[in-house]
Amino acid sequence: MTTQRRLLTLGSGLVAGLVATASLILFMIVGRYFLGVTPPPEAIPDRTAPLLSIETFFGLFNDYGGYNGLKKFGIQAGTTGVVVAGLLAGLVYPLIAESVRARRAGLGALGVPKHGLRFILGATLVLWLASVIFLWPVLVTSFIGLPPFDARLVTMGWYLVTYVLGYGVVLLLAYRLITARIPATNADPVRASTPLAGGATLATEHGGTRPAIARHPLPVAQPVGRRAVLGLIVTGILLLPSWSLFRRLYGMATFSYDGRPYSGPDVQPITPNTQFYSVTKNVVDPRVSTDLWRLDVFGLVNTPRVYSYEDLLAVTPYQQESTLMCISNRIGSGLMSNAVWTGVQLRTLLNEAGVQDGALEVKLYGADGYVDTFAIEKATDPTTMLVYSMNGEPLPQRNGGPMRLIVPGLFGEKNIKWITGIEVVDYDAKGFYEQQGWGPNFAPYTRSDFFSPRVVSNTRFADPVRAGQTITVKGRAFAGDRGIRSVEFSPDDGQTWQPVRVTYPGTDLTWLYWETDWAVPSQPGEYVVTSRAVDGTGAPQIAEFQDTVPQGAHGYHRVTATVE
Ligand SMILES: Nc1nc2c(c(=O)[nH]1)N[C@H]1C(S)=C(S)[C@@H](COP(=O)(O)O)O[C@H]1N2
Ligand SMILES: [Mo]
Repeated sequence: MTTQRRLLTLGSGLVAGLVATASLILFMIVGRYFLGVTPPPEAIPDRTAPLLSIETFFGLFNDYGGYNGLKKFGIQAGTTGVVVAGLLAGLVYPLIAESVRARRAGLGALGVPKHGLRFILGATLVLWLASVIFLWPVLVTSFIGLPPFDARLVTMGWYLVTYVLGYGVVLLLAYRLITARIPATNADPVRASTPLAGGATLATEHGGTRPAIARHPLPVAQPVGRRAVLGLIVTGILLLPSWSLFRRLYGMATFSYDGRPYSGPDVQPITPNTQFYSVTKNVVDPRVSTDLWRLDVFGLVNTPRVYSYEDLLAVTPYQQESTLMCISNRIGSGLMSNAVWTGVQLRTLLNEAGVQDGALEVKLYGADGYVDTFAIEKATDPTTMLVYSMNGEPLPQRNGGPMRLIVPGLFGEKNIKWITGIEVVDYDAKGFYEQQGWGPNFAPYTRSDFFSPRVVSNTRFADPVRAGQTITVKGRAFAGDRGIRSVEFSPDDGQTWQPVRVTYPGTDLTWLYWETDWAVPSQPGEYVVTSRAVDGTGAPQIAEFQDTVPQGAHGYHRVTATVE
């Protein structure tokens, strides 16, 4: 081939690669939007995040502008990788399809060179296998709410369709269509129109036989400029629906509410549903269909069961108020909320299935591929429940609707949203964040903090207080599922303590609200006030500061007041 011909052929490969990559993106987005299948650019970060150490994870937060920035970066990097790989394969394809060996092998199905066909099918299948192996743990993702086993099948199937049809076949056809086959050199002893099978032999002029070395049995691909332009137009057309679906997915993104706290001087004992704190690993949370949704109970049980949404509504409802708190909630921060939950005790389902001897933990699956685990004893505790209603309303989507798990006494991490599977296992498995190094203890430390007057940066009252006045300070206290026995207030950073009035006692599973009168000193200056609680077991709150990593914060909430 002349250099010019070679460049033109590579150009055709590039255009074909563009068309095929656009088609690949369309397949991925259609799968994500309509079938709830996680596309590789979303699945790869999900698979990788638990492998990071907490330090790396937080380091990335800093580099990319918090969790939301990191999530965006993950998707962008994944998509860039897909586009680059798609274009590269397009560039490589002509080298294979137009090689001398390929020309000897001749044309196969669809008028596509046999070597090219084999290369693309082989490459897409290898890539599919690699995806399945590497992404295995997150293939259980089904954003529409299919249970883990079905979800994995659907994901594997759609990946196969996407790679082979969405990309491979489109690449072959696009290349085939933007190049015309022109007959090989006339001087060639073999007619351009009679491709030979690889093993055939030819008679030579000298009478003997030799292996077929026909130089151009396959007509040479000749790019057609007009068709290449058409290819680019097709790329644009394929990207149009992708773009509009992408915009819709972007509109559903979690950026606006992920990491949103419930705090400030107006917090209520029962958090209104629209203000409930929220944390999610997802860029776009699952939109689980109650019709398609199923809950699989499997593993070490006598009778595995599958429940529909209606099945669970039919069980006598269990109602319970409890407080939920994220492990990364600092002392004084608002990644915590309280609600009245309605649903089904988990032990009802576990009893129906019959837990076998040797069961150690339950492994819980979310529709977003999130997995977490805790001890079987905790799973059969009467307070652990599956929940479909929050404060009398259907469980909101962002809080895990239509069905989530609530396990009082353990940090938010263990309270799986959009739950689709419960597996009873006889080994210790680690959850999404646990693998990073969080825990191993997931029971919150006892804490108490101030919320009124308004506190800024967790460390000082926003407004100065008037010397000599008596003001009301308000706070809350929380001890997981151990309850709060008492709270005290200190006007002088822990030197003296005074009792408080309980304004909302709650239950052992909830926070408690309190207030007290603070006689503000008559001397202007900076004063530190603080509080301490004793939990239901009689254990006092730990005074010394500990940060949220790796198993939750403890320490007194010390707030500075400027007295004028
Ligand atoms: N399926 C799933 N469940 C999940 C999470 C998630 O990302 N996916 N996040 C967890 C974390 S870190 C917390 S703190 C709580 C938050 O629940 P909320 O958004 O209803 O407040 O959900 C937990 N359950
Ligand atoms: Mo969390």
